[in-house]
Amino acid sequence: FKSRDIERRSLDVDGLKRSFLEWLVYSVGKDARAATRRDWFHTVALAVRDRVVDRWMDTTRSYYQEDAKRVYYLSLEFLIGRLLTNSLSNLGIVDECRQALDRLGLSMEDVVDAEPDAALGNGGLGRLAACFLDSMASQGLPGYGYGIRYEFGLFEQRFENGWQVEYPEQWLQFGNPWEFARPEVLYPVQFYGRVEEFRDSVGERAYRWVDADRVLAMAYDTPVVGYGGETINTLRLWSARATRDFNFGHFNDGAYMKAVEQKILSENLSRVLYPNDATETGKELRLKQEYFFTSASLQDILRRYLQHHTTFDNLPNKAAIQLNDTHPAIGIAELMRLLVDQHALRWDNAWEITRATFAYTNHTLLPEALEAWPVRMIERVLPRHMQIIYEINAKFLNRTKAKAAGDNARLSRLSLIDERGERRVRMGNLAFLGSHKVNGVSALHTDLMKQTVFADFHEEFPDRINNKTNGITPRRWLKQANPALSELITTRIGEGWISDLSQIAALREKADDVVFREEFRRAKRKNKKRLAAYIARQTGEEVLVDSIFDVQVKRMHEYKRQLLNVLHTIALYNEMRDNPTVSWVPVTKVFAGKAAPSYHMAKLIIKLINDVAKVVNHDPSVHDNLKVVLLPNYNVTAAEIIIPAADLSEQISTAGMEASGTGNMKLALNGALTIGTLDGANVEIREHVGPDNIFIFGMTADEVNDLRASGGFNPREVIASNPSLKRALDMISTGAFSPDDRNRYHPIVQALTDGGDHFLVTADFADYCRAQEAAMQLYRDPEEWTRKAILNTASMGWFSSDRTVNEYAEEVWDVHPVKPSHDG
Ligand code: 26V
Repeated sequence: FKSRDIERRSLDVDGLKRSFLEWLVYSVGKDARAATRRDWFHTVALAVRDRVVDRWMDTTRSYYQEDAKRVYYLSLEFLIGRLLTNSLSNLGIVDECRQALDRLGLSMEDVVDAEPDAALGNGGLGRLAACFLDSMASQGLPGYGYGIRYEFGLFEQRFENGWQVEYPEQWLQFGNPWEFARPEVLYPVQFYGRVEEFRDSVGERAYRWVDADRVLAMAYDTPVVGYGGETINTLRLWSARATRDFNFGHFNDGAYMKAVEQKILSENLSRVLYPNDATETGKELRLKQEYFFTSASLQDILRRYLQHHTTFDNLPNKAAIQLNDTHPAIGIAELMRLLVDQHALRWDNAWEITRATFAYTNHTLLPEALEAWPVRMIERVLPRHMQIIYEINAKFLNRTKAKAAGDNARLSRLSLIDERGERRVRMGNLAFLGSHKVNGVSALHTDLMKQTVFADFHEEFPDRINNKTNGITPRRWLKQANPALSELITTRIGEGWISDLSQIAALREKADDVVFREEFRRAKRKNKKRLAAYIARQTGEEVLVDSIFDVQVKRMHEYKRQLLNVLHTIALYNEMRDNPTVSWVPVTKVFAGKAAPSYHMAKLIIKLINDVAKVVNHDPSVHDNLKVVLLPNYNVTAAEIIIPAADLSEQISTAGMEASGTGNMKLALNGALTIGTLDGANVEIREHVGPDNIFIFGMTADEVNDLRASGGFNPREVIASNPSLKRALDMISTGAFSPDDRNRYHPIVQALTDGGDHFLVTADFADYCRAQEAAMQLYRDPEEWTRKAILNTASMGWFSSDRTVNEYAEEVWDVHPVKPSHDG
C-alpha cells in the first residue's frame, strides 16, 4: 500500500511513466497496444489528478482549521478550456510528463490534443471567471468557484456554405477525468408552489413556501491547481437530479412513463448553456438555472459556515460572495429567505448581514443585456422571492421618499420594479441594493456606470461603486500558450514574472537590444508558422508567414464592429488591385468568433467575411498580398494558438460599448500592437504601453455620447465624401461578393445607411484607415515594429489577473492568503 502511495505522488519521469501504465490498464481498462489517444489523455489526466489530491485536501483542511474567510465567486459561466497543460505547468512537471510519454512512444501534443475544450461560457465574462480561479489559487487565496455543470457547453460552430451552423458541444461524451462526483453533496431546490402565512412561536407574522416542485442539486468538484501546486482550490459545479420520490414511488401503468418524463424534464435544468442571445431573454428555464445554482451554492456556503458558528452575525466576516453579473443576483432574495424564513432572523438583521456579504460586478451597459425578469414569471416560479423583492423595494423607496420628497421620476428609476409596460424586476438594481460594493471592469466602464445605468444609485450610495480593471492569467496566456516567448523571457529576466507579472517590466530595456529583438522576432515567427499550419488545416488557405497577422478574435457583435474591419479589408483589396506595381506590405486578416444563434445580423456578417475571403483569396491580381481567413469554432484552445501569433490586435468597438475586453490584454502581452478605440481597458492599455506604441483612432465615448444626444448623423453624407468607403459599400450592395444572391447584404448596407449606422462604423472609417496605414508603414521597419512589440509585452504587467484579484481581496472581500500545511 505504502509504495503505491508514494508512486501516486511521484513527480519524476520514471514514476510518471509507471503511473501511466498502471492507470491505463487498471482504470481506463486498455492494453497499451489498443489504447487510443483519448485513452492516453484519460490515463495521463488521472495520473496527474493523483498528484493533486493530497495537496487539495491539505488546502481545504487548512481553510477549515483556520476558519479562514472564504470568497465565493458565483458565476453562471466558467470558460475553462483544456486543463492538462495547465495542471502540468502549474505543478511544474511539463518536461517530466513529456519525457515519460516519449519513453512510451507517445507525443505529448497528441495527448494534449485529445482533451475536449470545456466551454462552459460565452466569452469574456466566463473566461474572466476562469482567470480569477487561477489567480486566487496561485496566490493562496481561499476562493471557491460555484456554477453549473452544463452537459452541453457553448455550441460548436461550423461553416456550411459560408454560413454559421450550430452543433451541440458534447464535452462530457467520453467522461471528464478532472472532476469528482459528490453524490452525497445534494441540496433540494424548489420551484413554483405558493406562500403560506402563519404566526411563529412569538406570534409574529411568518411565511413558508409550500406545494413546490423539488429538484436536487448534486455537486461535482474540480481541483483548481495554483501555480507551484501549493494551493489547490475548488470549483464546485451543480448538476440537476430528480428527487428520490421518483425512485421509490409506486406507479400504475400510465403514471410510470409520466414519472420518467418528469425526471428527465427536471434534469434539463443543467442541460445546456444559454448562448447570450437576445431571443433567450425572458426564458423561464434560464431563470430557473440562475436560481438553481445560486440556491444550492448558498445552502452549501451556510452549511460550511455553520460548522464553526451558531449565529449568523459573523457571516460577513467569514464569507464574501461575489456576483459575476446579475445572473446570481436572485441570491440576495434567497439569502434573505434562508435567514428570515428558515433561521428566524429579524428582517433588518438579515438585511444587514446580506448586504455586508454580497458584492456585485457589472459587465455591460448594453440595455438589451441588462436582466429584467417579468414580475409575473418570478411570482409563479419563485413566489416567496417575489414577496421578498417587494419588501426590499418598499423599505428602500420609503426611506428614499422621506429624503427626496416629490421626485417621482427619480423614485421610479430607483425602483426594483420597472413599471413601464409589462412589470419587470430590474436585477441590476436588486444586485446594487443588496451589495456593499459594486464594481465595473475598467476605469471608463466604471465612470460610465456612474453616469448612466446607476447614476441615481450612485447619488444615493456614493461610496458603493468602485473600479476593478480586468486582468488575465499570465500562466495560461503567456507561459502555456506561448512557450517560445516565455522561454526567451525567462532566459533574460528569470522566471519571477510567472507569479509576479510586474517583473516583466524588466524587459523594457531589452527593446533597444538588437540581439533580443532578433530573438523576439524568431519566437513570433515560430508562433506564426504554427498558426499558418492551423489555418491551412482548418480552412485550406495558405497564408504568408511574413505578412502582418492582423487579428480580430471575439464574439460576433455589431458593437465590436467586425464590419469596420471588413470594410477596410475591401478598401485595401481595391487599392492593391488598382496599384499592382506598388510593393505592398502583405496582410493576413484573421477573424474568429461565434454569433448568437438567432442574431441574424451577426450571422450575416460571418457570411460576408467568408464571401469576401472567397473573392480576395482567389484573385491573382493581388499576388497573395492579401488573405482573409475566418477560423471556425473560436474557443479557448483556438485562442491559445491564434493569440501568440498575432502582430496586430483589433480592438475597435464603438467607444463606450465594450466594458473592458480581455482579449486586448492577451494579445498585447503576447507582443501584438493594438489598433483600437478609446474604449474599455484599451484606455488603460494606452496609458501603460504609451501612446507611441498603440494605434488609437476614432471617436471617444464622450463624442459618441454627444453625437447621439444631438440626434445622430447622416451616414449618407459621410459615405459620399469618402470614395474608398463608397466603393466598398457599393461592392457589397451590388453583389460583388455574392454573385449568387446580389441582395444578400441588403440588411447590412441598410443598417449602415438609412438605418442611421448606430455603431458609427462609417463615422470612424476614415480614421481607422489612417491608423491601419500607420501600422502598415511601421511594419516595413521590422526593428521599430519589434521594439514597440517588446514594449507592449513589457508594459502589460499591471494587467495580470493576480493584480485584479488582489484588489478585490483587499478592497471588496477582505480575504487573505492562507498557507496550507502539507504535513498532514
Ligand atoms: C449579453 C447579451 C445578452 C443578450 C443579447 C446581447 C448581449 C450582449 C452582450 C452580453 C454580454 C454580457 C456580459 C459580458 O459578457 N460582458 C463582458 O464581460 C467581460 C469581462 O468583464 C468584458 O471584458 C467585456 O468587455 C464584456 O462585454
